[in-house]
Amino acid sequence: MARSIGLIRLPRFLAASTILITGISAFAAADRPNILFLMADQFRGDCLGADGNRVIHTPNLDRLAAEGARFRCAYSCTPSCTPARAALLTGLGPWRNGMLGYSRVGVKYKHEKPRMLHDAGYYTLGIGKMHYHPQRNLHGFHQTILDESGRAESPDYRSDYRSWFCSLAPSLDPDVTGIGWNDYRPGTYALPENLHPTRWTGDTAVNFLKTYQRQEPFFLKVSFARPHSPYDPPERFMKMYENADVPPAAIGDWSSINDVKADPKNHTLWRGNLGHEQPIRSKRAYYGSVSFIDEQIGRILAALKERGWLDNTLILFTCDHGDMLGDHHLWRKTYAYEGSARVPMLVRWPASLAATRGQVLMQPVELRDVLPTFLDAAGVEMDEREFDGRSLLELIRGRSEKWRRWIDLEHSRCYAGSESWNALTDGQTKYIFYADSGREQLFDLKADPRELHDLAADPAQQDRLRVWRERLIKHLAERGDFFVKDGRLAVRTSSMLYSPNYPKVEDEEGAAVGESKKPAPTRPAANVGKTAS
Ligand SMILES: [Ca+2]
Repeated sequence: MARSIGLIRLPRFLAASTILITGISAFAAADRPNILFLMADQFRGDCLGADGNRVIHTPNLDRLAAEGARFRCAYSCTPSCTPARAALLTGLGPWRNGMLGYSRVGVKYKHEKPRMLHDAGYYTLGIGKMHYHPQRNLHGFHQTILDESGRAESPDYRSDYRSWFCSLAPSLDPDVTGIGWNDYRPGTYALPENLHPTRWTGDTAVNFLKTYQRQEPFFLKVSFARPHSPYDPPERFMKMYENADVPPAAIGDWSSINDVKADPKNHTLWRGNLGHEQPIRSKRAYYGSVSFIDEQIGRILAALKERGWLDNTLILFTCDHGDMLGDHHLWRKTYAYEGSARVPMLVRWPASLAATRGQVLMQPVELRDVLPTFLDAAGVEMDEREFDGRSLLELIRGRSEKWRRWIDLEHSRCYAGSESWNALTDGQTKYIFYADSGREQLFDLKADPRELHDLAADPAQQDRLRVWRERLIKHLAERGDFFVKDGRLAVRTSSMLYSPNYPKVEDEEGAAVGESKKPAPTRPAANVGKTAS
């Protein structure tokens, strides 16, 4: 509960003399936990030992699960990078944060996670991939130290990782491994391991924890840009899975719709049959990237423990979305299926919260729940009407009776122009509506977690299908005729990328961040997001 300053240990906020006067109870009431937000990019929900994966090696994340809670039915509602990050930023679902698919995170929202914690007295730092727009937009962070993979939105932008790389190895090419940012091919990292962005992200977080001397509690976001492709772990992690018996791609009785002839030279394809072996080769390297991240998380947790803060820190691990890795002949993300939409969600809480450690919770939770969780931990009052998410600490405390029964999922057109969908799931059943065609799918996730059997046409499942369809109609009704017409789900011949709630750039803010003053489009004819990352 105390912060170390040199050799003298002082409690946060209070001078030692204050303690003598007011006693320990006042100190405990005044103290607030640090918040450590660990995230990765494109990390599948089934890639944790704690999730029952017997092949993958994730001892540090498994320990977080054992010492905290694991949410088995955690989803990324709009499973591509930027809409997922908008949900994390705002605590809102897609209709209210305005992003129904892959586009740009709004320049400023009424409520933003780093800004709210900043205003509550936290020192706020973001390390790694933020994927904000513009890239240096802070959204209330005191500071961000960026690794944006290869993205540079303006000619003069260079990430902090790349500047660091250049100062350390001026003549080397950070991209020499030669695998693209949406590539299905694996490859061993071609440079010394200490130059890898995963290692840099871990090192930067450890440096922060080792040197932090401020009096305020901190909100530290550590955002790894992997296991998103390139699947390029260092050699020792490639060796770890060299002959590993990783699960082959899930191919269901309905997957033939994606069994189109694939050109292996198209390294960024989003669907197509690349054969039985390629998904296994890609997955082994992906698992290596996951274990490399897990190792860095172990170093971060060790540094936290070293400072004596492990039990005065709320730790949450999740990611923005998953990775299909060839499941159902699909690659990358933006899909309703488990490989794309289910994410890991682990929470380890401070000692001051008395709750059972090692819980596995089955309620449907989503990225919009992360901000309310942090506000709850920080003791910040929130108006529940202003957020779609709820604090996960409610479930951890055992108060589940008012929790949502299912969660909405959706994504507007991205890669092909034919993949616009809405879905609902409670983690046991999943209902998907493809807006371009009206096609429906129904999966029994409890009996069929790999979604091998589409039950939508099964005569015995029609009542169940109807119940879920009605729930989706009810969910979408507030959006108007474009989504629900005459009480039925509307087939949509165009795709809506931004809802009317997408924040318009205000003059003052636009000037401050260099954004154009044009209002955001609401119904673009074509999606801009074909490079969803
Ligand atoms: Ca992403």
